[in-house]
Amino acid sequence: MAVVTASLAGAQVPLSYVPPAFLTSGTPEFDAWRTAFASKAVLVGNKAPTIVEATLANISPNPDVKRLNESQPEFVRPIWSYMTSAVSLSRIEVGRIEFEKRKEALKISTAQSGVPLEFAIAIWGVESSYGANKGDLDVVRSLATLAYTGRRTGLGEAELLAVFDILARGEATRADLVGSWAGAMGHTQFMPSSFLDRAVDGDGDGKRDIWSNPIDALASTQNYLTRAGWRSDEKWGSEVTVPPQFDWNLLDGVMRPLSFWRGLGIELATTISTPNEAGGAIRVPESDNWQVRLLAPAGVRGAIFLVGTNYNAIRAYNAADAYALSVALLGDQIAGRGTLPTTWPLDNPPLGRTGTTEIQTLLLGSGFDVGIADGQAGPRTRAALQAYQKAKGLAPDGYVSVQALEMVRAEVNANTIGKAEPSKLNPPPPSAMDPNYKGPPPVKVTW
Ligand SMILES: [Ca+2]
Repeated sequence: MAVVTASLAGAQVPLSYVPPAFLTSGTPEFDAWRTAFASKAVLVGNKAPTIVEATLANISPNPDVKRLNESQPEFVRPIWSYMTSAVSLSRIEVGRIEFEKRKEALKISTAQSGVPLEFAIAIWGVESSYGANKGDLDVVRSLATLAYTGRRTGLGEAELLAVFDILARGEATRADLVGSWAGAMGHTQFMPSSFLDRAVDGDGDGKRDIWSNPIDALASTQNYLTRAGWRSDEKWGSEVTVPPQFDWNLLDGVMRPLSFWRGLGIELATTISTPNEAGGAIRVPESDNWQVRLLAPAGVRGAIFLVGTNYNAIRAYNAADAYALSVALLGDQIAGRGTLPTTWPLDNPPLGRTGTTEIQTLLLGSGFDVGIADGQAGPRTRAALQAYQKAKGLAPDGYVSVQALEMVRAEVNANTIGKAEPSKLNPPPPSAMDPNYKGPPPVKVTW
């Protein structure tokens, strides 16, 4: 290495830097990225050259990480299928045991963070099966693989810069940095930048050890949720029952006070209570002013929820509703309250990649802006479907499903073939999205 430095307000800032000739990885594209990134890390990121060089030496792209980063699976797992394994009976059982085992050590963290321990335990359970599955890949190698090519290059580089800081601070050794293919580490799967920003020392030994110390990992997770906006005086939400003839236009993501929803006949399906010292339940009356929004993760025939600020905090950990609801419901189960949703439209699963591309293309052709027809049912596609449903007088749940595709396809075909009596040419199937749907009731899921 060759570094020329100048003293700037006491800090040694390199003016120029030539990275060493790393041993080739065997992948020229990777080698070129590594040399350029090392320069950028030192000159722009102001990282220590010795750490940058030692960390990036002797690594090569991980073909498994590259494959996973590029994979676009055809099949999209329905939320009910995800949830029955994420919130399995054994996971609830182990969660309760872990809760009892850890609650004393986390008393202070729980009081200070305002985050009930059961939700940190639930994240631990969903992220790593309570530490049984933390991932054993070299995180530097995973992140470098993401950084040099593919759709996560920015994330890979940003997280590597965080890795250099973790090493510079001596909070972990290079060998400690093992985790998932996406770079998440330890019991509750923190990304390096999240570790720097949000990990805390839960047991007071002076170290933030999310890798081998569950107390540190759980306290860090509580702190993460606090930083993501968790409110200690609120629940996450609840499954609800909705009266017939409900105005589904209120599936608009807007937070409204609980009194508003109750005024429309919505009732909380679960008893919201909190365990007392003796393990019994104290019913906590919900405030009329509790700000919550309506959520229908599998459309209007599936389970319906009211969710608040704390639900959004869980989504900061992972933005998928299947994930956030699993954590929320598992947390409730660990604390011995609530029920698990059983109403799901098993006959109307979400579309896979091919079906999603088709509905996106059809919506685009009908003037609804889905962005790019990429086969991914993201927020923009859901919003476009909602706008379409609204325009057709259907319940606008934005659920990108098999029946939604059938509906859009039938309508577009009818318009293409001719305006005369389109329903006779290609009658749309009876759709559960129709507010007046009188078809078979949804099948109950067994937990
Ligand atoms: Ca510690």
